[in-house]
Formats: sequence, C-alpha cells, structure tokens
Amino acid sequence: MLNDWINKHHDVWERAVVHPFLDQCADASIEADAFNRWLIQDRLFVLDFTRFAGRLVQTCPVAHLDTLLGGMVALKDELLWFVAKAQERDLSMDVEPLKTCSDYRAFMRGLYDAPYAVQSVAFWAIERAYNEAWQRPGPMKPPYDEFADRWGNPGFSAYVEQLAAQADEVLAGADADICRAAEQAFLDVAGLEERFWQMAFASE
Ligand code: HMH
Repeated sequence: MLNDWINKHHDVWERAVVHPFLDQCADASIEADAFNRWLIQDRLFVLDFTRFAGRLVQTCPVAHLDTLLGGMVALKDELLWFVAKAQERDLSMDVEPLKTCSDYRAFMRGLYDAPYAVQSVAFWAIERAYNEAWQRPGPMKPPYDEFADRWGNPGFSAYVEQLAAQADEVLAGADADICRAAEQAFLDVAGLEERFWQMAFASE
C-alpha cells in the first residue's frame, strides 16, 4: 500500500525529498543563515514529533511497541544532538516556531485522536521523508555529511522499513474511510516536508 502511494503520488513525494536545500548541503554551498534556520526549526519540529510518538505508543498494538520505543530512544539522542549542534554554531534556541513549523505541529496534533492506522502512516511518512531526502543528493561534504548520516544511515533505513511494515499491516485491516484518511495524511506530510525545506530560504 505505502509503496503504491509513493508511485501514485510520485510528483508530490519527489518535491518532499528533492530540494535545492539538500543539493546545497551536498556541495557545502548552503548559506549559513538558511542552514541555521532549518537546524533550529527542525529541533522544534522534533520536540513536537516526540510528543506525537508518545501518542502512537498509547494507541499501538503491543507487537509494534518495540519498534516505536526504539525510535524514541533515537529521538532522545537526537534532541541532545540538536542542542549540541546549536551550541557549536552559537545559535539561540529561544526562538518561536515559524509558520510552517507550527502548521506541522498542528497537523500532528490533529492526528492525536485519529485511528492508529492513520497515525502510523503519518509517522512512517515523516521518517521516510528524511531518510530519503538526506540520501538523494549522494555523499555530502563536511560538515553536512554528519546530517546526511543521521537520517541516511543503514540502521535508520532499517527502522523506516519496520515502520512501513507496521503501517502496511494495520492498513490491510482498515476500512476504506480509514485508508482514505491515511492516504490524505501521507499527502499532507509530503506537502509539509516540501514547505519545511522552503522555509529555510524564505523568512516567513
Ligand atoms: C521536518 N521531517 C522534518 N524533520 C525531521 N527531523 C524529520 C522529518 C525526521 O524525523
């Protein structure tokens, strides 16, 4: 199901995972301001995403807990890593979320009471987007190789595959309305991902 959606919505998905922001990271030509804006906003995003992960932990079948809790351990590390990266760059973390970042938070909060099938598709799509996006341009020049590796490493790719298998499994037992809502959530994630890259360049 999930792979069908990636094919069916090919153009929408491509715009989520291919962006000049990433190409400019790969050849290290990205403006510091743009990169730093992304970095600080992405930390805020991951804080919201961590809360969303907590909702999935509440609603998922027991058999899915192990993968989700593994993901949360990775998020714990990632949040500390974001603080370290911000400090290395002397960036203030005391900033307000920009519009796209708050829209993304509102989207995730809007799924807090959604059926688990919809939540699990959105959660997978969010992780899959970064897993793919950071690998697409090929090897990145320092210091951006570290960022590409965080979301492009084989362990993270395997985690994303597990999330896909779990989401596919619940979708297989879901009715048509829930499948439609899940497909819409997939499209919403794709659109928000595209906007998130764009946000780094445009002050909102
Ligand atoms: C915007 N999407 C965005 N940020 C992230 N860190 C991820 C996905 C992956 O967790």
